[in-house]
Amino acid sequence: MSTVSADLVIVANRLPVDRVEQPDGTMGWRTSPGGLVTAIEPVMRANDGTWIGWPGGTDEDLEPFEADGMKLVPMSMTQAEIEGHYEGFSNATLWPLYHDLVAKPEFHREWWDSYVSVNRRFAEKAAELASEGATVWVHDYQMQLVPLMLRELRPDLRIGFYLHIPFPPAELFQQLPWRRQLLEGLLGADMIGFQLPGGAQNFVRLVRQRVGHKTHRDLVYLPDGRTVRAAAFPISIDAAGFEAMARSEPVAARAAEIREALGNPRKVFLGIDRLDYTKGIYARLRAFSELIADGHLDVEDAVFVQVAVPSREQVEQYRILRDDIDRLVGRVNGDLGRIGRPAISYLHSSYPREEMAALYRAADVMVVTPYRDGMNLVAKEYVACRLEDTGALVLSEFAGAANELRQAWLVNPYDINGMKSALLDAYSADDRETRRRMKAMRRTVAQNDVAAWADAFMSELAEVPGSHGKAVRP
Ligand code: GDG
Repeated sequence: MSTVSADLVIVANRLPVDRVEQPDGTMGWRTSPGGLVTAIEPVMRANDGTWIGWPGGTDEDLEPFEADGMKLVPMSMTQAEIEGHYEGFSNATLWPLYHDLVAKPEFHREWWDSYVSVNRRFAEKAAELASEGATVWVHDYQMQLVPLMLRELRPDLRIGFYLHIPFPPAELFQQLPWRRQLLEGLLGADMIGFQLPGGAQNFVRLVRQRVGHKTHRDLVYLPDGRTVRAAAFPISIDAAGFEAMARSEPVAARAAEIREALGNPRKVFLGIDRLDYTKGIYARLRAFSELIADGHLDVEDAVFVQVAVPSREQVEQYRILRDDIDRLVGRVNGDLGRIGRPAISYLHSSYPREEMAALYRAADVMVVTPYRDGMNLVAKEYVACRLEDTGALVLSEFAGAANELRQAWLVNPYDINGMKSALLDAYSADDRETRRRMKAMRRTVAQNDVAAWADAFMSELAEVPGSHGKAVRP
């Protein structure tokens, strides 16, 4: 297969496929579920794109291959790079720093060195594969140095960058010993996309104060005459795809089976998150269990299903969180459960997409309470799956999704009593009220789907003034 000379190159830490063992024992690839892949796939196809990323594991060098019609270029990572770049600088320095210091970020110089060298390898690969004047779209916090490194190698390219997580206020970002390098790294792009306008504003302000460039509204003027735009592009989901899946017969049957298996309680509460300390899982389970202990809810009437998808298990903070939640669930069920009636049905596992849709269909109250979240696709997926306009969404004010899903029961996850009353309100709201709210949210999600997101990003990238390269249209 030829991967040379692509008019569109996607650079992300991970490839959009997972390695799976096939029935005959050989290894194969499966498109990984999730918003990013569905978002980018149509753009990839329309432009014969190539995707550069890590396939997971510490495998041998793999050759470029095609999966599901996508051209993929695997980048191998050594154990030292996984520890320094991925688990270290990306997930133990940048992740907590960009999420309001929910955990304490660790600063280690050898992690930074590893971050720089991995970013350089990815940039060199993109430089090698991109055709003259091509568009390169770089994704997320693990790759923030790639835009500048790439621009230095290939000034002819049009470069876009999208940050999936929040961009922090200057007061927090300033802690980073390598703050200037990161800002300059990003400024290698022609356009930088953020989830919310606040993130874009934080960035522009930092560039003005720290790097000293002239700025006006969402534009940064560089001394070499280039213009960089920093703007918000709130990401979304394949709303029609989720709705169709939720509507399908097997998913409907599975939703009924799930309720049955839970003992047909009056109301099912649901949480689905990567097991991450930013998601506020502990606090929400505590709020729910206090409602039972106080006698406001009864385990005969209500159950909380919490799916916690294993995540970053080599990072210490994640291990501590897992133990804390294991202990809390054990104690709550031991104290408050009855035979066949746990207060919390806790699942530490990941599931196929259809099972997720069945859970969304089965749940009366969806509880999404991150302390900070770039967007939160789970909230939008729940809304897309509520075919009859039923069901209540309890949503943290600190999730990007709260900007759009204004009709949710909005909560401050730091306020346990506030969360308790929101859970209770959502539980006891009448049909008219929940329908009114759900209907409005469903309209929002249907109109602003992921295809609209990708279209907006690509067409605005093509229009940034004073940038190089030829336009690629979605
Ligand atoms: C980052 C930002 C931003 C989860 N468990 C399973 C599964 N999922 C899918 C969900 C959803 C996705 O994973 C999770 O997306 P979120 O947005 O909720 O959260 P992060 O993983 O933290 O994502 C976030 C996002 O990037 C996109 O820009 O919204 O703020 O933190 O799609 O459905 N999918 C399957 N099985 C599971 O067990 N199949």
